[in-house]
Amino acid sequence: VPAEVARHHEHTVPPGQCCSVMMRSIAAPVDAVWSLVRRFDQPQGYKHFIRSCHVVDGDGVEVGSVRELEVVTGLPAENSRERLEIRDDERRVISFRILGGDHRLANYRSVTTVHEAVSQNGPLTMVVESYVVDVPQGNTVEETRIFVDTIVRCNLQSLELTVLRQQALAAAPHNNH
Ligand code: A8S
Repeated sequence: VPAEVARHHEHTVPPGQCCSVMMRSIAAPVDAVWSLVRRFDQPQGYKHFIRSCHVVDGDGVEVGSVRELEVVTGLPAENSRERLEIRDDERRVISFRILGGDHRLANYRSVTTVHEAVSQNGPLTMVVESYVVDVPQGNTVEETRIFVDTIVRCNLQSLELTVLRQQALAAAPHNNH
């Protein structure tokens, strides 16, 4: 991982906040993975906890764009308002910050970077996602990390499944029903 990209995952963590980093390798070309991750306007393309997304400020591409998410039922939340902080197509970096919503993840900020990995068995991509968030009142650092890590792990898992499904359909154009 190039130093200028690794730098994006270095967070200052004051007391009362916690952070973590998750990784996932995906047996697919880097562009196939990045084409899903880069869509600030369409996170539901692979994040299965998101029911709908509307860009309410900006064009969804420029930094400062804001999106409003509706979350699927069964979670301790219904909506979230999030701002695009970084989108770098060249280095494949995306970052957003949570502005508000009816959930408990105050001051959440995540950075996701997508990297081409070296492999002898075809294309391989590494996805690195780190975050910082306030520890909610009445919760421990440990509890907060377990909760958020679980969501991020699920998102990276469904990212992999979505990419692999797309790759399989592209390779078998006559057998995609
Ligand atoms: C992301 C990461 C996270 C999303 C969390 C952590 C969230 O969308 C869900 C449940 C919550 O309680 C908070 O990259 C919130 O989306 C699934 C609504 C923000």
